[in-house]
Amino acid sequence: MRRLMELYFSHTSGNSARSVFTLFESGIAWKRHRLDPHSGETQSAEYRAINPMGKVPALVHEGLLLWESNAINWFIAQKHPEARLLPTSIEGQAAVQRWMFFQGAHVTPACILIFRVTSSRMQAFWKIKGDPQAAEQGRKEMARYLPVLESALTNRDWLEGEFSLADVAYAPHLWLIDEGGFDFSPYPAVRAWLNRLLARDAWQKTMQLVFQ
Ligand SMILES: N[C@@H](CCC(=O)N[C@@H](CS)C(=O)NCC(=O)O)C(=O)O
Repeated sequence: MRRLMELYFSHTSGNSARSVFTLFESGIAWKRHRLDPHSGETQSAEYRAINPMGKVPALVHEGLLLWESNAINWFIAQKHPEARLLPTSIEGQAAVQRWMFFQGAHVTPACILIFRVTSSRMQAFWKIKGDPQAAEQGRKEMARYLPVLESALTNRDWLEGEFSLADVAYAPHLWLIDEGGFDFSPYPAVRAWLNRLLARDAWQKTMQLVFQ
């Protein structure tokens, strides 16, 4: 019998939600370990043996200990090609990776600056209080990144044509700034894409598990 993938995640965690979304999209059975970062569980020696950063998410599968949500997602997609979460060509896969790096290195850091100020759910759970000046800087950065996404999404439903990990990568943090009232109206293709992403059954299940 094949062993189930096991995901360690926390409530109200956008990065956890990225991997939970992928697991639900894949349709596979998986084992859930919900950790409470406030109880010290994520800093325990046992958990740090899985993720030395003591952060969530992390995945354990048949001897593999993996952290970083996008690396976890890549592994799930490669292990389960039948879920069609990646293009089959090397060129297509490289293009998807480009969007995943763009999200991790640019879009998410800007979103974090914004939602720390605008998201009451993040402030309450993570006990944070954002800096309005930093949020303004985040909005300035988004004004540089969103036209790139807008242009890629004009006349297509998904970043690489078919739905893929490229799209999954953006759902949690764009949803969090959206919930906080971020104005997407100058970017109609991004707005429509985000609506499509958030309407997916797998995202609805992710919301229930991670944010409700
Ligand atoms: N780049 C990492 C970020 C992981 C991360 O920062 N997770 C947050 C929750 S969303 C966390 O564990 N924060 C608690 C901490 O920093 O100790 C990923 O994509 O997995």
